[in-house]
Amino acid sequence: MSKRNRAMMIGSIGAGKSTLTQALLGHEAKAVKTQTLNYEDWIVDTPGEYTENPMFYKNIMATSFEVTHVLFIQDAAKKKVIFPPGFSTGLNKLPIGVVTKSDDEQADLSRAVKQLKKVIPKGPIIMTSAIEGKGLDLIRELVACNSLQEMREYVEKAENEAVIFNETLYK
Ligand SMILES: Nc1nc2c(ncn2[C@@H]2O[C@H](COP(=O)(O)OP(=O)(O)O)[C@@H](O)[C@H]2O)c(=O)[nH]1
Ligand SMILES: [Mg+2]
Repeated sequence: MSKRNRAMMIGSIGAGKSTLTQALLGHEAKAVKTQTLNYEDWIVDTPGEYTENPMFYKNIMATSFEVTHVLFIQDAAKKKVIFPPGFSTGLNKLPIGVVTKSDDEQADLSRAVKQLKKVIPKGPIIMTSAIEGKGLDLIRELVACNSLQEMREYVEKAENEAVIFNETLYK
């Protein structure tokens, strides 16, 4: 991991941000409700309320200045999307879409990827499961990248079906 690169997790309450944070850091999952910003190593975990309530967008904006990447977390088992369309373009940081809980029996991966494509018009989208340890290396590798172009090249070389690079072309 490039030492200066850091990632912020955003997404709804219960989307799996904290579980994913602990899995990425190789920690035992601890069931703690994140009430405030949680700085751990290269990850900033945020409370789901920050993303669910637009009143807190200013907190997301302010915290984004401290990181290189923003991870947009979408639960594969949830129909609901809480991110506004194009949200990633409003934060001037490298975006990574992360679908969580791919192991869940209710998971609908194609729906979740489609949902994140609307949130991230340009950027990678990874399908993960913190429980199975799936997709964690992909997240680490993409957070080590320093530009959209570098992330795109990584995804192309990876030839891994758990990651795509979205580029929505507007007509
Ligand atoms: N099946 C499954 N459940 C998960 C996974 N990751 C998290 N969860 C569950 O989802 C719930 C919310 O997780 P949490 O990390 O607290 O979400 P947060 O509010 O976004 O931080 C917990 O019950 C977790 O056990 C996963 O990869 N697979
Ligand atoms: Mg949490």
